Amino acid sequence: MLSKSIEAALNKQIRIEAESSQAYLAMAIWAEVKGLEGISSFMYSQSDEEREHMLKLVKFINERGGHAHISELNAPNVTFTSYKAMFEKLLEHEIFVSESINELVHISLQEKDYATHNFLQWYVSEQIEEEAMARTILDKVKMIGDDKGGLYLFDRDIKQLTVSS
Ligand code: OFO
Repeated sequence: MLSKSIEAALNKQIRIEAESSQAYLAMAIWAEVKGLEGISSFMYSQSDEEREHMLKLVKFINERGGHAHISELNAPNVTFTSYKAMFEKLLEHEIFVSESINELVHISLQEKDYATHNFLQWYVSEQIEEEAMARTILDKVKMIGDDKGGLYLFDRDIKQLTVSS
């Protein structure tokens, strides 16, 4: 059985994952409108993944006798000055999510809720991967700079990343 405070903290994370999904959906749409097809398909799949993260929390809360809540969401950024700025936002957002997961882990230990602590380990690993991926992408983007040919290849290659993940 979840304590009320753990339930509230997990519900807060549901909102964060839902907002992440919306934020990445907005990025996918922006990229699609700009004709960056590969980047767009990558971001659509990131958005789907965040929804999965949200659903995992919903199921966990309900299975442990709590009540998952979905709430009103903050509107995401819908325009970006460049695709580089968009990927900077992506990394920034993932760092924010990691901090939020860390805080949840901390609360679960404080409350000696080892089942929740164990459940959260999946998110800890996921955040390591997602932050690393965002950093790798950003490094590539920085390397490309204003090179149009580089952007063309990057947009093509990032699509493969979507298919294989
Ligand atoms: Fe990438 O944020 Fe979910 O966990």
